Amino acid sequence: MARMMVATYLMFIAYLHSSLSDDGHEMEEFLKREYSLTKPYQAIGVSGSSHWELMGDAMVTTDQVRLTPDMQSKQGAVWSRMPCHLKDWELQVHFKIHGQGKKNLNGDGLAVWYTKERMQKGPVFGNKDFFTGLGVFVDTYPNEEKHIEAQKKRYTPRTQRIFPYVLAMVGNGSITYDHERDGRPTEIGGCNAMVRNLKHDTFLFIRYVRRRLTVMIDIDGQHEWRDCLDIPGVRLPMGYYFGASAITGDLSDNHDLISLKLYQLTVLRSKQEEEDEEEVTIPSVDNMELHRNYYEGEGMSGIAIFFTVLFSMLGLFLLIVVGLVVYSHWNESRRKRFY
Ligand SMILES: *[C@@H]1O[C@H](CO)[C@@H](O)[C@H](O)[C@H]1NC(C)=O
Ligand SMILES: [Ca+2]
Repeated sequence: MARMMVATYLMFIAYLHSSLSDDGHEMEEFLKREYSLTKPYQAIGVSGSSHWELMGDAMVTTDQVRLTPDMQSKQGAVWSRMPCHLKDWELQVHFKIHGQGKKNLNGDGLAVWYTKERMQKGPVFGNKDFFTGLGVFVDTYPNEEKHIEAQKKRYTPRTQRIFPYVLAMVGNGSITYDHERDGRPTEIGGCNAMVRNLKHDTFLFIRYVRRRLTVMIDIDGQHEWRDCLDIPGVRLPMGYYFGASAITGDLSDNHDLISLKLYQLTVLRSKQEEEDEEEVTIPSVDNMELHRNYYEGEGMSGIAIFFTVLFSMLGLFLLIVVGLVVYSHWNESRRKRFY
């Protein structure tokens, strides 16, 4: 038992330093300081003297980059000045969302970006709509469920989302983020994350390896990563910008960024794999339909369920009959052998 615990502990430590990709290839991580934002935040925003640039209502203090204060109608962002040309990477986001608002009377959330565009104000958590690239959102206000009460009744437990909700979206420049529906039509995956007003540190972890997008969260103060989403076939071009943004409306929160740490992952690829990975120019997700979290067409209709059950039972009945026939034949021939 003790040995097992030690082994588990060692595995955990190993995981922190070099983690295994899903097919067991070992990866090494290197912190890339030029794409990271950590304390002390030296002269952010002063032109040319930093790798990062502030925008809107964002403010730097000694302890955090405050994207928005806990006040109505604010929006702010911080953007890397340099495009990132890494193929495989991992972004660890240390953030804090807190405010006076009671549960569900706060908003609207923050976003972490890897996009072609940078420094453009807009309605998507303070960033432009019709963006090109990846957005991971921590949405703290359930617009859809608040404003479309009637539709709520149509949710099955599987498709109802509990807020705050973390979700990922990939834009190609002509896809809109549906704010009133909390991005449901374009969601590729997500999870609930109770991140507000916590005493302990909260982290978001975004990994992009071999076109696989993995988001994990560490929000329980246990130093454990919890799976949020894991999607293969996500095609993101190189040379985009990392950024983070937040917005408040009638409801507000402090949206604080404590650090962004970007790790380069070195993944061994075979020659064949290298060749197979043609250059991506437009972001996209393979088999997008599979990832949609829709309630339209979600679940089976009564008739579909009826026929599914009917045919399953017919199938089972047939199997039993065939089984019995085979068994009796076998029994017969065995008896014949004995006499
Ligand atoms: C962007 O994605 C949408 C929806 O998948 C598609 O209809 C559109 O053609 C794409 N645009 C580009 C420029 O690829
Ligand atoms: Ca929302």
